[in-house]
Amino acid sequence: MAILRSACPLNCPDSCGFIVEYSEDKGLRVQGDKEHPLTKGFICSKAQAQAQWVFSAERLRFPLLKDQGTFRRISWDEAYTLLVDKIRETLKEVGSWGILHHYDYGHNGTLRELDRRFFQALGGVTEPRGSMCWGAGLRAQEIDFGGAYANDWAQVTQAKLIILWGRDPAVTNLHMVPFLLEAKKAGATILVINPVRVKSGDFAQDYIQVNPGSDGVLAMGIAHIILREGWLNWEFVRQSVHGLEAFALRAKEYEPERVAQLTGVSVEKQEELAYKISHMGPMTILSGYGLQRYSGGGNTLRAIDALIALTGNIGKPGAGIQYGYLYHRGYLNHVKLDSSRYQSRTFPHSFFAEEIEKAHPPVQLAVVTRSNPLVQQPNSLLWREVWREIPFKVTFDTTLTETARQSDLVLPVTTAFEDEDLIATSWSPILQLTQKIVEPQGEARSEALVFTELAQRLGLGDDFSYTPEQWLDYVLSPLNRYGITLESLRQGPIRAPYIPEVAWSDLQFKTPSGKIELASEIALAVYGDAVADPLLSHSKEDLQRHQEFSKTQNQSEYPWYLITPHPHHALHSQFQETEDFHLYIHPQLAEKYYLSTGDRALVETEHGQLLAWVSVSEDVHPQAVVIPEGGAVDGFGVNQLLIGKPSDFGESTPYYEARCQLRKWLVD
Ligand SMILES: Nc1nc2c(c(=O)[nH]1)N[C@H]1C(S)=C(S)[C@@H](COP(=O)(O)OP(=O)(O)OC[C@H]3O[C@@H](n4cnc5c(=O)[nH]c(N)nc54)[C@H](O)[C@@H]3O)O[C@H]1N2
Ligand SMILES: Nc1nc2c(c(=O)[nH]1)N[C@H]1C(S)=C(S)[C@@H](COP(=O)(O)OP(=O)(O)OC[C@H]3O[C@@H](n4cnc5c(=O)[nH]c(N)nc54)[C@H](O)[C@@H]3O)O[C@H]1N2
Ligand SMILES: [Mo]
Repeated sequence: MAILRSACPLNCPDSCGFIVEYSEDKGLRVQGDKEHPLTKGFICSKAQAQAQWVFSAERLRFPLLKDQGTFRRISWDEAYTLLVDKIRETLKEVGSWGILHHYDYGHNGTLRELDRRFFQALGGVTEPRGSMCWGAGLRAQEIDFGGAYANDWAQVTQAKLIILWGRDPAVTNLHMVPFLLEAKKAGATILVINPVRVKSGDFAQDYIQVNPGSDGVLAMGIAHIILREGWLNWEFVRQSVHGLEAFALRAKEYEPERVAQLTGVSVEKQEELAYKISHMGPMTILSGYGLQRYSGGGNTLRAIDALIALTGNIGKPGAGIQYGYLYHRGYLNHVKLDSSRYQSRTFPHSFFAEEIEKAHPPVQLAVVTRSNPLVQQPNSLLWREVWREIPFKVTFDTTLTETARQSDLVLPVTTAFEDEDLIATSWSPILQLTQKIVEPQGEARSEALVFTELAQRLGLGDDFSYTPEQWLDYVLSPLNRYGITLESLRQGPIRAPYIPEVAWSDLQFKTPSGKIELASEIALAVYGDAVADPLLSHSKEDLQRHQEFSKTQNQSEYPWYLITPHPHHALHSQFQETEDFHLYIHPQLAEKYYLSTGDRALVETEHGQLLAWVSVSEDVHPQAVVIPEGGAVDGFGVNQLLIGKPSDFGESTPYYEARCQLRKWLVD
C-alpha cells in the first residue's frame, strides 16, 4: 500500500491537505491531513468526489477525434500530428493570433501554466484578459493599499468584530469557519452583510440584508456617519491615509436617508454599523467576490476599504480586510516566458465572445485548458454560436465537459493523483504538492508532458528543455535559502516563511504616496475619478456602454435581481450532481406569481430563459431570484441568461448585474 501527503488542486481558498492511500484491493482513499495548518484534517465532499473520479467510467482516458458528429478514439501520435498541422496551418495562413487559448484555474498547479508558455513560444496567441472571478476588487486593493495582502487566517481569532461582507465561508471557504467560531467563543461579534441570509448567518449575531449591488453605497453611508460623528482614528489617518479631504467631501453626499433608500438598510442600522466599526475593533472584514460581481464592483471595494482606513483597522492582529493573498508572486519563479518574447492579442472575459466574432485575423484554432467556457463564461448563447464557427477546436480535460463535447479534438489529462504539481495560490500562505500515487488512467497524460512534446515537434524544444521535476525545482529554487525544496515539500505542507502573520504591520503601503489612498491618481487615470463613488461607478467608455445596456433593458419588464452564486456541493461546473436548475425566492415574490416550493418557474432575462424548480425561503432578498451557477441542462447553464457587461475596474465580469422576470410553469 502506498501512502502520500498531497493537496487538493481545486480552485477554492482552502487547498486542503490530503493523506492519500492506494492499494489494489482497497483502491484510492483520500483523508484530511491533520497536520495541515489550515485545513486540519477535514475535507469536503468535492475532495472525495475527485478521488472517485480517477477510476470513474466517465473519466476521459483516450484522445478523441470528432468524426461526422461522433467521437472516435485515436492515438496520441495521431492527435499530435493533427494538432501540430493545425497550428502550422494557422500560423501560415493568419499568424499566431489566429489561435485562441482559453484557460482558467480548473487545477491550481503551477506546472499547469506551461500551457501559457507553449502559446507564448508560438509568438503570443489570442487570450482572455481581466478576470471571471475577482478582478474588480483586486484592482481596488491595488489602488488603495498597493496590493492584496491579508493576515493569516488564524489572526481572525484576535478580532472583536468580524464582517462577512458578501462572503459565505460556510459554503465557499469551509475551513475558515472553525477560526470564526473560535473568534466568536473569544467574544467576537460576527455580522453578515448580504442580500441573502446565507449559511454563515447561522453562526453570526446579526444579519444585515442589503439590496444587490448597493454595498458601496452602504459603505459610503457608514463613512458619512463616522466622519460626521468624528469617530475616526485620527492618529492613524494623519499618519497613514492619503486623500481624506477629497474623500470626506464625497462621503458628505451620502446622506443616511438617501443611503437607506438605495440599500434597504435603515438609518438606525447604518448608525449602529458605523458605531460598531469605529468602536469595536480590532475589526476584520472578510470580503467575498459576490459583492463585486456588479458593474461598480471596484468602487464597492474601494468604499469598504475606506472604512478600514478611517478606523485604522489594518496592520495589527485581528484587523484588516481579507480579499487576496498575493504573497507568493515574486518569491517563486514561474514557468511563463518573458513578456519580451511574445505579443498576445487579448480581449476581456466579459466581451470575449463578441470580440472573437469580429476579430481580425479570425480565430481558426481554439484550445481550451483548465476551464469550461461554454458553461462558465457570460453570454453563453453567443459563445456557443461563435464557438461553432471556429474551424477546429481542442479541449484538454479529465472529463467530457460541454466545451469538450462541442470540440473536434479532446485530449485526456492527468488528475491530481496522477502527477506531481505545486499548489501555491493567491488565497493561502501554504505551499504544498499534489503527489502522484497512481499511474495515469488509460492514456491520460500530464499537460506538462503534452506541451513539451508538442513544442518539440514544432521545433520549440529549447523553451521546453525541463522535465516536470526540473520545472518544479526551478520554480522553488528561490526558496532553497529557506530550506524549502521539492524534497522537503514531499514530506508535507509548509507555511511560506516569507509571509508575515500580520499584513501591512509596517504601515508602508505600496501606493505612490506610501499611504492608504482614499484619493488616488491611479484611479483618476483609469477611471476618471480619484475617490470612490459607488453611485457613479463607470469610466466614460464604460458609462457609454452601460447606457446602451440601460436603454435596451426595460427595468419594469425584468424587475428582479438575478443572483447566481457559487454552488455548495459543487465547484462551478464540476461535481454537479443533478441535471436540474433550482431557484430560491422570498415568500413575497412567490406569492406574486402563485408559486410554492416544488413548482416550476420560467426565468427570463432579455437574453435567454430557463426552467427551474422553485424553493421559497425567507432567507432571500424579496426582489431577488437566486440560482446557483455551474449546473447545466442539455449543456446550457445559467449563463445563457447573462451577457457580459463592463466593470469599473480590473476588467472583471459583473455576472450579478442582471435582471429577470418570472413565470409560473404550468405544463408538465
Ligand atoms: N463550494 C464551493 N466553494 C467555492 C467555489 C464553488 O464553486 N463552490 N468557488 C470558488 C471560487 S472560484 C471563488 S471566486 C470563491 C467565491 O467565494 P464567495 O465570494 O464567498 O462566493 P460567491 O458565490 O462568488 O458570492 C458570495 C456571496 O455574495 C453574495 N452576494 C451577491 N450579491 C451581493 C451583493 O450585492 N452584496 C453582498 N454583500 N453580497 C452579495 C451571495 O449571496 C453569496 O453569498 O469561492 C470558491 N469556493
Ligand atoms: N453565473 C456565474 N458564472 C460564474 C460565476 C458566478 O459567480 N456566477 N463565477 C465565476 C468564477 S468566480 C470563476 S473562477 C469561473 C470558473 O470557470 P471555470 O474554471 O471554467 O469552471 P470549472 O467548471 O471549474 O471548469 C474547470 C475545468 O477544468 C477541468 N480540469 C481540472 N483539472 C484539470 C487539469 O489539470 N487540466 C485541465 N486541462 N483541465 C482540468 C475540470 O474538469 C473542469 O472542466 O466561473 C465564473 N462563472
Ligand atoms: Mo473564482
